[in-house]
Amino acid sequence: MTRFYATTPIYYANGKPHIGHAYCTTVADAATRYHQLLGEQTYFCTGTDEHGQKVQEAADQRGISPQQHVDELQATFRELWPALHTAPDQFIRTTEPRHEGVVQRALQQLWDDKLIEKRSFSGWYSTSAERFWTEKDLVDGRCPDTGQAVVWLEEANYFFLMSRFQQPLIDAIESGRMRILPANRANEVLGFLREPLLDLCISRPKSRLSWGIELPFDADFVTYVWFDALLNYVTAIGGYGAEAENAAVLGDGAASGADGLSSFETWWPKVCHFLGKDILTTHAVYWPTMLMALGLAPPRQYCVTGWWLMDDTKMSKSLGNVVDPLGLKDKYGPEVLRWFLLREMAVGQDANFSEAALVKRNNTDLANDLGNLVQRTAAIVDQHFGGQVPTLPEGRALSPLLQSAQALGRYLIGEDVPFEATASAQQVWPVDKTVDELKLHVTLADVMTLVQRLNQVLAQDQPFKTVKTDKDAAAVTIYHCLEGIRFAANLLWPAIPETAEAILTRIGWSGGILPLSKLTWGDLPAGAKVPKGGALFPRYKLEDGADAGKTADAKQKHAPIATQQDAPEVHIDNPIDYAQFMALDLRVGEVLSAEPVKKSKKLLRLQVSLGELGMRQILAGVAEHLTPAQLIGTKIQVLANLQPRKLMGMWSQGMMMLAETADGALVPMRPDGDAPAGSKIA
Ligand code: ME8
Repeated sequence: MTRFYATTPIYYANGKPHIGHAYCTTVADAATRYHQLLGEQTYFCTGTDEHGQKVQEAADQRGISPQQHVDELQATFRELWPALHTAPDQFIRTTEPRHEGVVQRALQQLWDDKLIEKRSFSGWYSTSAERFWTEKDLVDGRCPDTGQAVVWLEEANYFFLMSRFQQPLIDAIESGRMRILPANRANEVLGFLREPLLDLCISRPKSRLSWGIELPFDADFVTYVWFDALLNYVTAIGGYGAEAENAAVLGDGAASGADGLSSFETWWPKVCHFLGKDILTTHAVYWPTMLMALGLAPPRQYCVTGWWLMDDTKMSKSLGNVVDPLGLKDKYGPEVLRWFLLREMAVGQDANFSEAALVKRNNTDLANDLGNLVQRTAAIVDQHFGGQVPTLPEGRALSPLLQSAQALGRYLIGEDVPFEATASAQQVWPVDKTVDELKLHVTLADVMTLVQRLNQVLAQDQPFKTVKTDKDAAAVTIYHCLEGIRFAANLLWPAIPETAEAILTRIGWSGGILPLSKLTWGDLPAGAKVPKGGALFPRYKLEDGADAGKTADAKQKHAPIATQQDAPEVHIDNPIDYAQFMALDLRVGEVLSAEPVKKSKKLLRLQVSLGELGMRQILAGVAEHLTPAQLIGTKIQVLANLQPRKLMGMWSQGMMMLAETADGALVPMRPDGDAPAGSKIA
């Protein structure tokens, strides 16, 4: 049995949760659920980081004890997760005795093994980053991480001899034993390791900071908060003697062992740490070296996520520009928020947060593409098939588009069926591959390609019309659209769990969410009742005056779009500047020849004259929409400087510009007037 142990960072209990926290936990939750779809056993942990200077200061500012402060704040995190439909198996707090025991035992072992030493030390200390910096690390005399002031401190402290593990760490990363995704983050760590690795100060004198776990071998010191916090990943699954205590504290929620192994031995080799890129060094340098020193294996896998930005600046508590996930959840519901977080941001990259973008994602993906598909299909079942899944008539073929939708659905779940990508989705991958690489945004985009293809089927096969003249033809279309919806809902469940289940109910499927190995096209039973239901997703518009991205006014009632006459709001998705536009070399092209590509239903091979730029071969995915005769001798619009690429073994050296009509047909953009081949379009 393959397993997946997912961890989020344990969040500082020094302020309320913000959208960055919600993102990290949502990605980990969705990845965990995808691993469940792949048939794996999973265990998923989150929690709060409750010691250290930041927490002590936050408590001081409120005039209460640190313990009272963290008791209150941890509850806001703990309550947020189910509200966002995330389902961690465990919530760990670093002030719990079971964790303090682990930290002290680990410290004692390193001390006994002479891997911790006492030294006198001086350096620039940043309270905001809770660490020392050397002179050359500082940026304009300030902390390079937080930009805050630093002070010169001189004190005796305890050091973990991290430098000894530099080469083993490099080996672990280079050999792939520590798999850091996306891969550029592994290079970043290796780059960092090209400089000599220093030893790590792992204590704080109580005279400066008392809120921490006391060193077992010196009562005048507490443990550095990161040394303490990172060990939570071991405590949570019963490492370092925590198993019995975990069972006592967590009961059924404790990680369980397997095959005669302890829970730690069961889960540790399967760990995947989810974390933001700002805490990469602590996780990918301090943590594995600590583990190696303790005689444990370094973490198997990391998923390093990017930042949500506000106006291109990182959103963070210290900058005071954070977005409250609860406000957004109250306004749009948790599923829309999850969808936005997972679909808008490519895992590992930064993305700009705006409420306008969230509304657009809802309206485009959920209300239009997914919602309409379900609604239209269910409506035909209701009106023409007595509210029951139609029986598949014998001997009726699927339309080519329907066949391709079916092939896509089966291909996504890993069946070895030939599948051809289209112009709109140039590459689609089976779900197990994108999940393994933790490219969940790609997984979702690929499943949405299936949803869009099914909408095209409805537009092209027109079952709402054919049902009046050829009911069997409509039955074929509708049955397979229902199957496609079932596949899509099952595959979207990790992102929008409640919605996916609601969709399944809506199309008459009572078998629940299935692992991919049990998902079979054609299992939807004919005759199953398809209940009547309203729209799955309301469409929203941003209220007048609502400031995209700020949810302080989130208590306003949302306003589903009522009429087409509403003033259109101008939202520009991914705006580009003029220079970027000018970088596109758009030209008038004259099609000199066009022919179908063998073994491809979609592609036409065009020879196009671009005047002064010469001849180009262009492979266009339009064979289902245009005949060669409709193109030969006509002028079209071509993107001439697109990177050439090979399709079906042939080069395509440009792109033909097409418009998609309301019913899903593709029509070429043509110059109006007598523009010769090669004319520049701008
Ligand atoms: O770092 N966008 O806790 P933390 C995306 N306690 N992610 C963001 C973000 C943003 N704008 N701002 C913060 C800590 N994050 C430690 C972790 S683990 C042993 C200890 C993410 O409350 C950030 O990248 O500061 C990180 O992954 C997480 O929030 C930590 O938040």
